[in-house]
Amino acid sequence: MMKLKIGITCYPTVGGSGVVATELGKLLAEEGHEVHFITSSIPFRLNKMYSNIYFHQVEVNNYSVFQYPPYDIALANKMAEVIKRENLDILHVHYAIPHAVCAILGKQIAKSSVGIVTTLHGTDITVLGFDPSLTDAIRFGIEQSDRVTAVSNSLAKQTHELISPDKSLDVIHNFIDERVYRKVSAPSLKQDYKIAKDEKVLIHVSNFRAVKRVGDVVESFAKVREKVNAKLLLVGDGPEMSTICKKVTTLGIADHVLFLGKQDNLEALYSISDVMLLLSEKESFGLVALEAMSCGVPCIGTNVGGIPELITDRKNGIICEVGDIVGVARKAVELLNDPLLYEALSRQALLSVQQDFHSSKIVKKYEDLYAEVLRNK
Ligand code: GMT
Repeated sequence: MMKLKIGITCYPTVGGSGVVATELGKLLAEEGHEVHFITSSIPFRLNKMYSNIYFHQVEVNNYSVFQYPPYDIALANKMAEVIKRENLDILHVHYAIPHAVCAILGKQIAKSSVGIVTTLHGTDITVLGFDPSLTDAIRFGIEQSDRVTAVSNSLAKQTHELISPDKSLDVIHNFIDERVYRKVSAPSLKQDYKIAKDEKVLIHVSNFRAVKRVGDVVESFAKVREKVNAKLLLVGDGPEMSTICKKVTTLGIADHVLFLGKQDNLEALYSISDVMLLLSEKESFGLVALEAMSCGVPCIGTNVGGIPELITDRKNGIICEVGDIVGVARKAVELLNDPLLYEALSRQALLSVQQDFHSSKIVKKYEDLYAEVLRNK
C-alpha cells in the first residue's frame, strides 16, 4: 500500500485507548508510514526511537480570564497546524469527545481535505453517551468523521442505541503486540514476591474504577482461597483503591493479596499468573484479557460488552454473570484443580489471540480503511 502521513490523537496517559492508539502508531511506522502524534504529552507506550514517528505537543495556556483552560481549542489549532505543515493524509482520533470534534474543527481551520477516522473505545459512548449535554456533540463527531470504528460489535450496537448516528460503524477489534505479550521466563519473580512454587496466582489489572468491580475480584478470591492455596496480584490504581484495601483487610486475606500499583512489563506478571479475573459491569473490549491470553493465561470474564467477543465460555476462558461471586469462585477452583481443562483453555487462549486478534491482521484493517477514505475523496 501507498505510504501515508497519519496524524494520531489520543489520551496519552495510562488507559486502554491510549495503549491501542500508540501501539497502532508504532506498527504503522514499522509498515513505513509517517506517524504524527498530536497529544498533550508523549504517549507513555512510545518508549522506543522511531525515525518516522513525530510528536507534536498540545500546549494549553491557563489565562486568568478563562474559567477553564481551552484544551479543545488548543488541540484543534495544533491539529490544523500539523495537517497543513506536514500535509497529513489521515487524522485518526481516538474518542468522539473531544477528539473527533476537535479534528473536524482543525480540518476546517486548516481548509484541508484530510481524511478523519474516529475510533470509539467505550467510555465516550457508555458513560458520556448517557449525558444529554454531550449526546449531540458525540453524534456530530461521529457523523462528520469520514469513517468511524468501534472496538467491538457490542460497542457499535450500543452506540446506535444511545446516540443514533446517521452513520454505519466499522468494527475493528483491539490487538496487542504479540512480540511483547508472550510467556516469558521470570524464574525468581514468584520467589521475589514471596509466593511459594506450588501456590496458584490470580491476577487482576485495571484502573480501579467502580465499573471494574474490583470488590467482586477480591470477594471471589477470598472464596477461592478456602479451597486452593493462592495469591492475588492487584495491578493498577484508581478511585476505588482505598475501599478495596479496606475490603481485603475485612475479609482477612491481607497476607494473600499483593497490591502492585501501576506496572510496566506486565508480560512478566502474566507469566507467573494462572488465571486472570476481569469482572467488570461495563467493558467495551477488555484489552487486559487479550494481553493475559497472549501469555497463555485463561481469563474469567463477565458476560458484558465486548468480553464475550474474545472469551468463548469453556473454549479459551470462562464467562460468568456480573456479580456472581460464588460462580466465579467455583469456576476458578475447577479450572485450577483440573490440569486437562486448564491446559486446553490456556492453549486455546493463545491460539485465539494469534488467529483472531493478530496485530498484523488488525493493522491491515486500519490501513484498508484509510485507503478507502482516500479513494472516496
Ligand atoms: O477501561 C478503562 O476504564 C479505560 C478505557 C479507555 O478509554 O482507555 O478503556 C476502554 O478502551 C479500551 C481500549 O479499546 C477497552 O479495552 C476497554 O474495554 C474500554 N473500557 C471500558 O469500556 C470500560
